[in-house]
Amino acid sequence: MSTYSNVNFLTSAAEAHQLAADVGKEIAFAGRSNSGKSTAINAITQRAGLARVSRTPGRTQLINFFEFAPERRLVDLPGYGFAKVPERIRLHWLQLMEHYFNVRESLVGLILIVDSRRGLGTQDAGMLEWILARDRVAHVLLTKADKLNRQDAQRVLRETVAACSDTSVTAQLFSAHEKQGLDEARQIIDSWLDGAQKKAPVVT
Ligand SMILES: Nc1nc2c(ncn2[C@@H]2O[C@H](COP(=O)(O)OP(=O)(O)OP(=O)(O)O)[C@@H](O)[C@H]2O)c(=O)[nH]1
Ligand SMILES: [Mg+2]
Repeated sequence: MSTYSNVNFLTSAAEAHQLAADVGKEIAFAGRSNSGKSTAINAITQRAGLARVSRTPGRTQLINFFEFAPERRLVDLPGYGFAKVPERIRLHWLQLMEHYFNVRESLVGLILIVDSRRGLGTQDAGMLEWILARDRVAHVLLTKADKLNRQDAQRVLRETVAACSDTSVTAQLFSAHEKQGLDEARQIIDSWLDGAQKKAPVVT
């Protein structure tokens, strides 16, 4: 039986006071709109349709909590970087995210979802700084690797690893469509939940 056989939607939060109870351990998935966050959660848990996948960027403006064992959660965070989002929504996103990262004691680590065709952007790097400054670990999934040829995929991976070389952040190629990198991602998540990892050093 896999770790995620019993995964279920727990709750959604549009506002700070709606967050799931802050108990146990959880791992958050963050990234640009349309980078493949929801698809990655579905692939890792092997549950098609668990997290809603959309062709329209910026659709998920909620924090969605999925519970896969008692007090163990995966969290789908709303995406960022979508140009057409009105300022009001962008500000709300910022406030909600700041609140989440500041208060969340059960948050052990961040899976940062980056479209491999785009590579690590300024806002992605900002997310990593945010999480490392809060003494948490992070791992980058370079998604949609099926859209790149082998050489380009390896180049993006090298560039990402180089960009993170001053930190404890790790990275891998990932494709939900080709089932590439699923076990690698699951192992990272398992190790974080086991508490075996060393906490990332604080960067300023
Ligand atoms: N080719 C390919 N397409 C993918 C892959 N993962 C996701 N996609 C596509 O990328 C689009 C966005 O995927 P989502 O999982 O909804 O992305 P998201 O980051 O959750 O998007 P928001 O919730 O809107 O921020 C969808 O059309 C997916 O089918 C992949 O591994 N390969
Ligand atoms: Mg989504």
